[in-house]
Amino acid sequence: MEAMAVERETGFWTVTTVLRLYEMPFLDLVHRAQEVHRAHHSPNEVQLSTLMSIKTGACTEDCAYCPQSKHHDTQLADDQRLAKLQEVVEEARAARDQGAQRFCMGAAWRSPTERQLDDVIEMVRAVKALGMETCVTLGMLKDGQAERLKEAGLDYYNHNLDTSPEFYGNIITTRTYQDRLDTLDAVRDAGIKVCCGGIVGLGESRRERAGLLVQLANLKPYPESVPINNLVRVEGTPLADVPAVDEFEFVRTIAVARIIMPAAVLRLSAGRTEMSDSMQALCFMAGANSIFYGDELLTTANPQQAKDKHLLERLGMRPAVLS
Ligand code: SAM
Ligand code: DTB
Ligand code: SF4
Repeated sequence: MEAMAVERETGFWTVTTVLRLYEMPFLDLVHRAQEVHRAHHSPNEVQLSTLMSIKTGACTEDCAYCPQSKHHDTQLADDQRLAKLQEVVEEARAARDQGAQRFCMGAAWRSPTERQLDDVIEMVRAVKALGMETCVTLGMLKDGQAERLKEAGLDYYNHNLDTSPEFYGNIITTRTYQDRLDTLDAVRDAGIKVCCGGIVGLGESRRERAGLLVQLANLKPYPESVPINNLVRVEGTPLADVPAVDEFEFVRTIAVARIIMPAAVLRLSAGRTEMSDSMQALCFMAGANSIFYGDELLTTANPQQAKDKHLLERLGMRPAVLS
């Protein structure tokens, strides 16, 4: 049997095969990704998630891309408190009224304490009560914490692998790749859906991009939700001047992710303010079917909501129906 067919059947992907996908002629690759997409998803639907930073900045981790790390000099406002429940409910309600289906709350923590988790759990319950799907991203989880979140009704936990194991040490030194895999296992074991992806444009090679996708696709099972971020180059971070990745290379990354994780919901995540409408349309063509929806990501800008509504309208795309 052809190597690629074996990988599809066994669900075990290698960097060599994934590189072969990357090397296909662009139109063949996007066409194949669109075929896979149509076999698994409603082709004109897009999932909408709104992000809120519930605790911003002063993070002890040294992730080289991140404006919230205290290791970098990025001029974030000096407000490190956890958001109040009422503020969260107001933002979630506004997001819901604008058409968001999921509300994702992010905290710049290495790992939450039990007390911090108590507060987040209240937020999860309150957002769920609004009839929205919930997602949180709080860093690494310790024993029992994923179970507590599950009990509160959390739908998704976001924790990214960010890049390939080989390139990882260039980007983060304060937690290991294995730490991330352990948190993902804890989330999976607790019965919470996994949201896990990475970043393109950290200065990695194509082989390393393939390495990230292989790691994601070989998780058993692969994540339900896969955010692909294009690096937002923030002044003061060590990656502020890294050259942008070629647009077609980014689209190829989406297409390959779609082919090797056919049922995942693939989010065209950070970095959309730098993308033209036509590039975003190419990403949808290549199998992206989710976006962050709202004027801000965590600390950086996202396209204005009205602009996104207009883009989706022009493309004849509509919000996905919650299952
Ligand atoms: N502190 C938690 C953690 O790292 O798990 C949660 C929040 S953290 C900001 C979530 C993810 O946002 C990171 O894993 C990374 O993939 C993404 N991210 C952060 N800064 C970014 C940037 N400048 N450009 C693109 N993606 C970024
Ligand atoms: C993800 O993969 N991307 C989001 C979310 N998960 C938490 C965060 C993007 C952050 C971009 C930089 C910022 O706004 O601080
Ligand atoms: Fe902290 Fe998360 Fe940013 Fe890393 S990505 S510095 S852990 S907020």
